[in-house]
Amino acid sequence: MMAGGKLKVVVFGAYNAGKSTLIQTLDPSARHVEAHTGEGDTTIALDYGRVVVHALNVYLFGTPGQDRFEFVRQIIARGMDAAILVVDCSVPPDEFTLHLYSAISGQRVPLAVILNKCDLPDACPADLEKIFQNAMVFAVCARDKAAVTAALTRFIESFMKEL
Ligand SMILES: Nc1nc2c(ncn2[C@@H]2O[C@H](COP(=O)(O)OP(=O)(O)OP(=O)(O)O)[C@@H](O)[C@H]2O)c(=O)[nH]1
Ligand SMILES: [Mg+2]
Repeated sequence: MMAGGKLKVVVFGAYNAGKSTLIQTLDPSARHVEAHTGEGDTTIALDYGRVVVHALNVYLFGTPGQDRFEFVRQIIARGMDAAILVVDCSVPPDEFTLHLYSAISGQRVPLAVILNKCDLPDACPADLEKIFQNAMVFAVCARDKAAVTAALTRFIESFMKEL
């Protein structure tokens, strides 16, 4: 845990999964930062927000979804207390999402999987829940403030006592 009741939570997920939406819903004043990489027009999108859960300041760091920005994810993930993996459950899980899941599962941090876009007709969260058995799984719509706040709170409560 960061000093003074601070928690660093890093949000992972493939391109378009809903990472920025999730962070923006949790903290409407969250920052969305676009960084130029020097690779032509490529930009890396990062999100940063803060919420208070049970008197803990929870700092949310969104990571870039593109596969090749592994080094950026590693830098952002340094010192994280917990991880959230956002998964679009209206499409079948892609290789990259499964790779992120196994990579984060291998680290000793609490992991929550947010099955997102449950409002879409093609969403099938029940099928995906079986794949992410090593994590706490929440099925939500990232725009639903009550649902995402409840999921984050339950997730933090699950490991708070060990902090
Ligand atoms: N229907 C629906 N659309 C959603 C939901 N969450 C996000 N979206 C939409 O999905 C698209 C991608 O959402 P973002 O939050 O930008 O996804 P991201 O993971 O930050 O994407 P990158 O940063 O580009 O990797 C946007 O058009 C959102 O409006 C949801 O729960 N339901
Ligand atoms: Mg984004």
